Formats: sequence, structure tokens, C-alpha cells
Amino acid sequence: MKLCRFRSAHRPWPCLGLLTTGNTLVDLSSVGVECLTSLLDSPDLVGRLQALAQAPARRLQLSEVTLLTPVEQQEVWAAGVTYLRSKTARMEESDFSATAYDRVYDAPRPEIFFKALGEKTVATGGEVGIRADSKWNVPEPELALVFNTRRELVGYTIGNDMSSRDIEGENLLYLPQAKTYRASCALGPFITVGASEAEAREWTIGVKIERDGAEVFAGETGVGKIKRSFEELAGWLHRSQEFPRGAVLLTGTGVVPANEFTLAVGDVVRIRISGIGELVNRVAVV
Ligand code: DO4
Ligand code: MG
Repeated sequence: MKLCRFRSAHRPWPCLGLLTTGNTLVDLSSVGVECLTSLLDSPDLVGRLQALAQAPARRLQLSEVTLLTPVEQQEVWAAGVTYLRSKTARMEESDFSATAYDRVYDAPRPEIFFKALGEKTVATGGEVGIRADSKWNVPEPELALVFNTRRELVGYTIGNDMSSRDIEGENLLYLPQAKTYRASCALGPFITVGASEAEAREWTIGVKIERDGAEVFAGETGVGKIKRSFEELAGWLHRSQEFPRGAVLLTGTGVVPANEFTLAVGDVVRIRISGIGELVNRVAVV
């Protein structure tokens, strides 16, 4: 089952939707379920969604709605260097920081950094940003874990951890500037609910980048290649921390284009995770 937030001609504010099968959306807002944060806190979320799927709610076609990011005010954090590919790409990018990346891949404590406020994330169909002061930019296609306010992993969405590799490579202390700026994080389009970690580890993550209608990069990895378990990452995220509205954790990238590649304005980034769907964004300078 897949949850989303959307706008339609029926109501001028964001609504909650449930995609059961095909392209038909159950408009949960039409039966009074309006708050995603509260819904994710339901004691038996899967049972609640199964019951809501049968509710006398309005039905809409996906083609009739504009999808929004599947978060409200959840903070978005990201884990890094969780795939071997990410470690090697980062070590190539910077002599200065190579040892840090090498060490963190094997260290008990993972790299975890703040990425975005939920309300600043970009939805599918929106524009992701490359910084005006950066010359080397890539998308990072990542599985994102969705936690409710009780720290429970309740679902999965797709994340794009847009990154400025030249700024990150110049000095590790510039990482927040390389990672967190306007439109640097896209999320969506759905939260897949009810899949176990074992099931999610079977999913593939693919990314395609198109320029002027032609494919300029394509890559794929498997969620199963993440070095750390979701439970381990969740444990570190929630250490000495609280998320009164829940949180999202991007789990790191396993696809990094060759070092010669950089994004350009107008590129279209398509990230597909087999158990979730496709997140599509055009690139703009911000
Ligand atoms: O330290 C660099 C960031 C790592 C990251 O974002 C990733 O591996 O996905
Ligand atoms: Mg990343």
C-alpha cells in the first residue's frame, strides 16, 4: 500500500491519498483523515490503511492530481558512505578527506547529517537545485526510511540527496554547504507501507539523467548492498535526539556517475525504486 499527499481541483489544500492498486487514489481527506503525521502514528497502520481502502471515500485517478512531497514537518536526515561505491567515489574526490571516508565506512558510528526540513523538500515534478557557486553536481538516488513520532519505521520513500562534489571535496567542513541548500532534497512520490526490511532489501534503485531528450547517465544498484541494517541506522539517528513530528532518513547512495559527469540546468533526473515508484525532477540553478 502506498500513501501520498496531493492537491486536486476538489480542495485547495493538501490532501492525503492511498494508492491500493492501479492508478486509483482513495482520497483519505474526504473521510476526515487529513494529517499524515497522526496517521503514521496509528497503532496498527497496515490494518488502518486496509480499513480505509474500503471506506466510502472519493476515488480519484492519479492523472487528476498534483503529487506533493509525502511529508509534513518531519525533519529529513541522511546517512552517508553506506555503500562501497560511495566510499570509493568520495576517496577519489578528495585527498584531503579520503581517510575520513575510509574510516567511517567501517566505523561503528555511521555518518549521519541533517539534510532538510520537511516543508523545504521538493516533490516529484518540481525543480531540484544546483548551487550557483558549484561546478560539480550530482543527484544521489537513495532509499529513505520514514519514522513516526514513536521512532517506529513505518514506511519507505525515494530521496534525492543532491550534492555539490567540488564543495564537499574541497574540505569536509564544507559538507553542510554541499548538502543543504535550497531545493537540495527531493522526496516522493509515495510512502510504501507494510514492507519488511528483508523485502525492501530486494528492491533495486535506478537513476537516469536526460539532457535535451537524450540519456546522459544511467545507473542501478540494489538496496541489499547497503552495509548497515535499517535498525542500526535508525538507532544512531535517534540517539540523544527527538523528532516530535517524526523523521525521514536517507540511507546513502550506491550510484555515483563517473568523475567527469556533472548535472546541467534543464537535466531531468528520474529515480526509480522498484517497491515505491519514480521520483522525477528537472534541475535548476538556485
Ligand atoms: O560525506 C559525504 C556524503 C555521503 C553521502 O551522502 C552518501 O554516501 O550518500
Ligand atoms: Mg547521499
